[in-house]
Amino acid sequence: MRVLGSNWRTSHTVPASGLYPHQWSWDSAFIAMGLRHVSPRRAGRELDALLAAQWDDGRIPQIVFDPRRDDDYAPGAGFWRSPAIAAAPDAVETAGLVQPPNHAWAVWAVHEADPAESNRRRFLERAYPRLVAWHEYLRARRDRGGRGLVSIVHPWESGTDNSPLWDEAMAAVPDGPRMPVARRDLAHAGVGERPSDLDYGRYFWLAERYRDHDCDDRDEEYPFLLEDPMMNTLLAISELALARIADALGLPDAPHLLRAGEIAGALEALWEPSLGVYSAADARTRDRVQAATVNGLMPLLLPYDLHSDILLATLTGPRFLGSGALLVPSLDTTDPGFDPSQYWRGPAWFNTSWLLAVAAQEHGRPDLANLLRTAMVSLAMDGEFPEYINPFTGRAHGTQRFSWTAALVIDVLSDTPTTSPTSPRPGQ
Ligand code: 9WN
Repeated sequence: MRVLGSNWRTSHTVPASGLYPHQWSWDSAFIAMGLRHVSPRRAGRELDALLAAQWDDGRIPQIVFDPRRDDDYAPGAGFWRSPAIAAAPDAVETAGLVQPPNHAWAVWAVHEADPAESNRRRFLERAYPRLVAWHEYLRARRDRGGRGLVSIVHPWESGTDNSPLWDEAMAAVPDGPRMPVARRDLAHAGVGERPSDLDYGRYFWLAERYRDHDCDDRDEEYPFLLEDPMMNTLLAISELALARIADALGLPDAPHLLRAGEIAGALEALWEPSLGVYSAADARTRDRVQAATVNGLMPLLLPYDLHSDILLATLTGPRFLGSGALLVPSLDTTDPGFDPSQYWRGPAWFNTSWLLAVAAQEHGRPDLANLLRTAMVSLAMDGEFPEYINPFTGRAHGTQRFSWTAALVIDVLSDTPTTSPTSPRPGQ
């Protein structure tokens, strides 16, 4: 709670006070899932602040900027110039990209923590139309492959920025943005723990191109369109949460249950039998990337039989936890590109291990869920709530006092850790 207290800023929690001084989209949802155990009211405010930054087209932005900290993170508000874009809100400045849609799940979890307080604040009533518009944006504007899956337009949108899943597509992206690339991140984390300068040149180039098309998703020649199994899984889980929310509001839940099932069906196109995981695919060519990553294990979160036995075997087998890893590595440990300290190319992150603990519980493996939860707690305490760790030694990497690490530890230590929105509440 000490970490979340010091990272709280009036209406939201920053991921880390130095490296990430603004509000980040999927971070806030993870943070709310932990904060709800301590202060459901503040967890609600966290999500309200994020939803208030929604664009007219429905998107919930990757970052809501704190105007006082614009020199401390790049690219910032001055780069995105969002108020000049018609669909963007006037009252706040935001990035034009998005992040994985875990928000409806978080809204439902916050409601469940204190339904009376939530009802008093009309929390579900206010959040529901915004969440529906957010999912509709993803369905209508981001199904760039035309097969029922959401595409990301930038690696930052995946939340797993330099995962090998994006390497091949990124290799074709120019690395010469017009704006000089400021590596403000390197003041807070080691150069060997962050994406490379070459990656950053390409990140900025892609972001410039998207911004220069007013972030409007109708750019036919857009060079980066990838379908990510984690993004699509979280959307399906959030549709299931929307079904619970609709039900609580006396509205029909069937459209959301149907949509969740459709996404789960569409995920089959990302199944990679030779690797025993789902993988990302290029929305234009439909080619699947040949890499086994933590993203590809995520469909295990869904309450359907999506190759669950194989996914569980891959998760516990020699390429992931069976390698001696303490938490789930972000990349197959036998992959030639595996590096235990390089950001999303090997280290273990607390949010993905937490998601897989929820998944293990859902699939009748409480032993595995407990193993992951116990390891999360001790590794977070040992490393002063690190952003990510070396999966074999537990050594802390990236920044420390990282908000979602702290929030998810609070969640697993609580009497009622978050479950998938399909699980009935105790006593039901
Ligand atoms: C870009 C804030 C974010 C997380 C992402 C993580 C990292 C940003 C960066 O930090 O990304 O969004 O500058 O590297 O990859 O998952 O949301 O914590």
